[in-house]
Amino acid sequence: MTTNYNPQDIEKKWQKIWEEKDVFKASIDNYERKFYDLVMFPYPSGTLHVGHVKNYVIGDVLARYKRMRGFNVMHPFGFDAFGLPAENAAIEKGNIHPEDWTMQNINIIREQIKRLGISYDWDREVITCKEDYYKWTQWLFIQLYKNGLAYKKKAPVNWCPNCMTVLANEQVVNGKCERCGTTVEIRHLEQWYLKITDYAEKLLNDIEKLTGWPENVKTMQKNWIGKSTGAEVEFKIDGNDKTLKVFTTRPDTLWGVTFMALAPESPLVEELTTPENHEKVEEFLRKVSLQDRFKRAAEGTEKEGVFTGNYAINPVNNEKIPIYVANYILYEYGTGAIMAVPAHDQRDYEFAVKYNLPIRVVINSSEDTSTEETLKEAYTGEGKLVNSGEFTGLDNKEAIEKISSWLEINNIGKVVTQYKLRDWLISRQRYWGAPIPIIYCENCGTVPVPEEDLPVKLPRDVKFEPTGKSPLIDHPYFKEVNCPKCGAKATREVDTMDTFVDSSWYYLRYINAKLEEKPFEKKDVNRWLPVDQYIGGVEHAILHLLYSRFITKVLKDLGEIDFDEPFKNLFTQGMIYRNGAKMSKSKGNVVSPDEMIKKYGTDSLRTYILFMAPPERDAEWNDSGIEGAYRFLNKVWNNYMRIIDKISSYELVNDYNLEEKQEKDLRRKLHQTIAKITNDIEGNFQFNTAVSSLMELLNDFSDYLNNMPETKWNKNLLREFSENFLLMLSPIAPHISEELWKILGKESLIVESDWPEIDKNALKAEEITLAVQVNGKLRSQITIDINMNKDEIEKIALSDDKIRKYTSGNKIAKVIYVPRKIINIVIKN
Ligand code: ANZ
Ligand code: ZN
Repeated sequence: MTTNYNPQDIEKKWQKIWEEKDVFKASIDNYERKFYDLVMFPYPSGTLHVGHVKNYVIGDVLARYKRMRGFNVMHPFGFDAFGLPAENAAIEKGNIHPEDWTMQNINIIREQIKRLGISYDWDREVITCKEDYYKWTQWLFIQLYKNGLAYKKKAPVNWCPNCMTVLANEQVVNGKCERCGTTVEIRHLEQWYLKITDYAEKLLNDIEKLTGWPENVKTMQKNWIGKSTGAEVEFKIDGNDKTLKVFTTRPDTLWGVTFMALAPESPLVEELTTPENHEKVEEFLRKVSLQDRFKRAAEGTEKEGVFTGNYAINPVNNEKIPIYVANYILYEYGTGAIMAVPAHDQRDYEFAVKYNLPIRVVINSSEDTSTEETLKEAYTGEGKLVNSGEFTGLDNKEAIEKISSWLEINNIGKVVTQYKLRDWLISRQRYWGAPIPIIYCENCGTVPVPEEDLPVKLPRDVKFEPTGKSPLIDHPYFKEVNCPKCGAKATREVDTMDTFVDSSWYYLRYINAKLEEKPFEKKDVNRWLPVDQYIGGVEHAILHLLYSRFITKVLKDLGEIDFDEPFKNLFTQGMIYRNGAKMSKSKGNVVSPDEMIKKYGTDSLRTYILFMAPPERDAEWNDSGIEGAYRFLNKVWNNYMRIIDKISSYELVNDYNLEEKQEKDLRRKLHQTIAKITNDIEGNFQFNTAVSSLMELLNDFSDYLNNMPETKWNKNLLREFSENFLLMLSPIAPHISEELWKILGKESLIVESDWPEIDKNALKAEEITLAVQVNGKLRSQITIDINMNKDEIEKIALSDDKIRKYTSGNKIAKVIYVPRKIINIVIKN
């Protein structure tokens, strides 16, 4: 009996059966052949569009494939559920609690994902805003605190007076709050930090171990950590005993310093500004505070500054040099002050030109003998020192070392290493996050909440005012507590943690998601981690991936785990665009997976997403593309319907002696495709070519059925073909494969079957003997593969020993090939 392909029925049916039979459950004790397949968990901000889905489909193909290869696969899912959007929704709508908003979204997304047939082990679901999770996020904070890796300090931060919260640098755009557009202020506030800088060197060095990571991500991490070695040099201030320290990577240019520059935020600005210059400096500081702190220092930005009225003394030649405040100096880097060398640093050059400051050349390349007058831009290359006292004439590389030691000997400076990496600011003045588990007591100072008192629960009965002020500040009882040490009245920290803290350890929690007395079981995480394959967006290349590496290293050093890198292999998938733009609700160009599933079924959606482009690349959504995938699956279905009566009760025998060339060819193609798809999936993520190979193979199969009279169909071949084809299709389009597998009469589930094996004998090509002539005379014979093209055959013929005797020293005029018969080499002597 033949039926039509009806994906909606099939898909619901199999999803139910898989769930009932618990086929995607990872058994924790079976770790000998384990595979931890992790996709980045989403922030549940609304419903999913097909762009989000790509990540999960890629992870799922891998999970299903690895199961078929005999791995015990851990494939978990969860939600990064704390964060601002939930709180903003509560403020805007006025009648929904962030928790309810979040849980509603989670329920919607979970159902969407289930309809996609993603093979998650739902028993391991992790939701970071639930008490049983954030209790352990707080525990993690306490471990960091106890080990000196969490501290509070006053620092200049971006403050949005409207949202009443600190913003990360990334959330400030052109000096304005990314969300509300209010001009951001710099405030000096007490904030909690995690000491990631203690791990800068380890985080940098261990990048080398990450052989399974894309190069671009590793480079981004290296640049973010930004190690540079140089010297810290001390300049005296003219007329008093104050000093000014600068960090320079170019001590070889010390004789070229013509001014000094301070970061606007530096406390030295106030100290060094003379009364006459006070007003001008203040005005400049106000102006700079409106500039984006990162753009300020960027290449294209205009360099601006103002004179403080004070001078420094250059320790190498006692020259008096003016001290400026300049917008391009970052307070957080080095010492927040520089020695400026306009002849050899482009930013200093632009500044000097603008303010008419002297430019002094101290390095010349062999060809370029520029002087101050001819210099059109800073010379940043190598060369010999000029005008540099006793060091004149040295190669500048060598001079860097010599001058550095000279500085140390003379107590003027020392060699230092600097990192661009800053400590991780984790305080957020917001409600919807894990409370920082700290109590302030007048007698005892800062007291961490005892572990047995965790979690510090987020109270639910809060009001959201449009002021954006954290409701925890005015909550009736959250703040007031007794000191856990002395019992006196004390107050709780009202800040919550950055959500990146939540996501820095969730991959550990999946292993023992339900454990109550600990965050995870050491022996289990040691067995299951590092993650074998992590899949996610490249936008997380730095923060999330760096924070996770940091937390893993800390936990290793604290003896909580035995490994020091969390993710062995990383794959970053490209995005899906529509109408030339990233999919987003605001652009109105999203495609809903639900709609596609309704129309074509999830198998078509999955097949199309995998087929549209190599998965690491961005790709443009195209409605006709999913129709094409749907046609392909229909064709699969219809071909099976054609043969099913012939083979459903036929048992495969291990005898593949095929007579017919067509049959040999088809069987060869089948096994070539197994080899190809295995290679495409295994570590290569080439799902697009895997799908196209299946399409090609299906065409060959149809051709066979069409060309061969039905009475002569080879049942054994049909049976072998139809089983193996489904096995290969099943990670991509699992529901149709499972259904046809059943129709073939199989009692097992295809999801629990083995990946097909390659029969090497089938791969062997058919060989024939070919006569080789030279100028029309038979001179040799060669054996060739029947499928070789003319070029390949010509190569073999020309390298044949007997033929070479005739051709050596002669010019080959042309080669004539009569397929399967003769190859004739025409030579001229
Ligand atoms: C003098 C000099 C001469 C410099 C020269 C460069 C070239 P990296 O390699 O990124 O570490 N610098 C130091 N602290 C700074 C700050 N807080 N804000 C902005 N710039 C700062 O860069 C180190 C160089 O950047 C330092 O070396 C300093 O300028 C500048 F021909 O000192 B250099
Ligand atoms: Zn106390």
